[in-house]
Amino acid sequence: MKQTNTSRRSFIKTSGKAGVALGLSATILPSLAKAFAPNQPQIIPFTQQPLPYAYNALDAAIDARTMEIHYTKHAAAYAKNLAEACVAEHINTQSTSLENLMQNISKYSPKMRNNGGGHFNHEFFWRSMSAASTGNPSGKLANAIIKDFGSVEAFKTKFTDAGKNRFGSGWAWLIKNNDGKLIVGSTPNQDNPLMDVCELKGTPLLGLDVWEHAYYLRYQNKRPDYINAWWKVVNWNEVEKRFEV
Ligand code: MN3
Repeated sequence: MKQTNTSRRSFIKTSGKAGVALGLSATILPSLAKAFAPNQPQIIPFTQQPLPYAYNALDAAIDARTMEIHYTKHAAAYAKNLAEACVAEHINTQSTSLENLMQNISKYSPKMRNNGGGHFNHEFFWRSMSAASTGNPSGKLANAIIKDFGSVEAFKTKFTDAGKNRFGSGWAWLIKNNDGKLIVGSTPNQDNPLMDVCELKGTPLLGLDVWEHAYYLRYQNKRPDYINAWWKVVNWNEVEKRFEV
């Protein structure tokens, strides 16, 4: 009897952890029905969502420990601090979209900019990756990349350079501007191309976190090695949905 209880407890503990890591929370999934609708890019809510995969799922590029610390500490802190800033600065998170907040970020505090950006960027980043990457873009996105960069390889080189050359902490991006043209660039800190304060402006299609916390355990100072490996886990299906909206 005692042994049964112990086994049950350890089963609950183990499956609970797996549930969080795999994003299987039954209470959260229904409210995300729209976000996970097929053929639509996922909408980023104001609160941290379960990771769409296990911590070790992206081991081809990112180790499980880095994923766990990144998700449960760094990204969780941005979400928590964003919630505080929203209360302090009277943002109604039910009637405002995170995207709209980004577009008007100059009206708010540095805390809102840093943590609103941090939260948006990380939720966007998790969904930009998959263990089942197709390796390369396809369809209309691939055609647009070839049109605007010459080739998929030329695009990857340009994006890799944007990440490598971002001094200090920040992000590399592929965006679509107002004219529908694809552009590669980078932003400092937790800024993103939706922000009215950002020099690089447009709809983000793909974002890469190049803060040291994203890669240091496995790659130490070798940011280019991290970026080169990261191409193996890009979720091109999601990027294509973002492009086709
Ligand atoms: Mn990060």
